[in-house]
Amino acid sequence: MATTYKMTYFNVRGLGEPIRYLLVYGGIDFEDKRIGFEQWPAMKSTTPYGKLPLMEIDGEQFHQSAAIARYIAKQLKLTGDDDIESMLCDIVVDTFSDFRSQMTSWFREKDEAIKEKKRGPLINETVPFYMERFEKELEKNNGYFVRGKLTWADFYVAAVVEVMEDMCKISCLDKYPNIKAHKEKIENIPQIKAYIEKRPKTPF
Ligand SMILES: N[C@@H](CCC(=O)N[C@@H](CS)C(=O)NCC(=O)O)C(=O)O
Repeated sequence: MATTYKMTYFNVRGLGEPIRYLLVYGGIDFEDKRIGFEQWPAMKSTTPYGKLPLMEIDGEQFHQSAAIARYIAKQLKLTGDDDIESMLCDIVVDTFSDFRSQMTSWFREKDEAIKEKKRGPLINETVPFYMERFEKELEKNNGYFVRGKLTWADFYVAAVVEVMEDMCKISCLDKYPNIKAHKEKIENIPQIKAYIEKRPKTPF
C-alpha cells in the first residue's frame, strides 16, 4: 500500500509552506489539513509538543517543520550529493530560521511603543544584514543556495521569505534582485506554479 502523508497546520503558509512545496514538487500525494485558529486550543494538548505543523506518515506523528522538510527532501534527493552539501543545506535553513525568528518576535510584540521603536533597527540593520549575505550566496552559487544545484534550502527560503514580508509588512526583496529572481524561479517550477494558483489565499 502507498505511504500516506497528512500535514496538519493552520490555514496559513507559515512554516507549513516549505513542506507543502516539497511534497507538491515531488508529486507526493498528501492530505493538506488546515485548521482554524479557533480549533487550536482544543487540539493543542493532543500534539506532541503543542505546536504545528504536524506530519502523519502512515498514521505516525512527527513534528518540527525543518526535520519534516529535510525528511521529504531526502526522499526526493534534494539534500545535496554528499554530507558536506547536506550540511550546507542545513546551514542555509538554520540561518534563515535565525532571521525569521527575529522578524516573528517583532511581529508578536504586544507593546506598540516597543514595536515601533524596534521597527527601524529591523528594517535598517536586521533585514540588510541577512539579505546582503543571502544575495552573495546566490551569486556565488549560480542562482541557488548550495553549489549551483536545486536543494530543499531553495524551497525553504523561497516559501518563507514571502511569509515574512506578508507577516511583518516589511519589504525584504525589493533591494535584492538575486533573492527576488530566486524566489520567482522556484515559484515558476511547473508543480509549484500550479499549486500556487490553486492554494487558499491567506494573509501570510
Ligand atoms: N520549531 C517549530 C516551531 C513550531 C511553531 O512555533 N509553530 C507555531 C505556528 S508557526 C505554533 O504551533 N503556534 C501555536 C502555539 O504555540 O500554540 C517548528 O519548526 O515546527
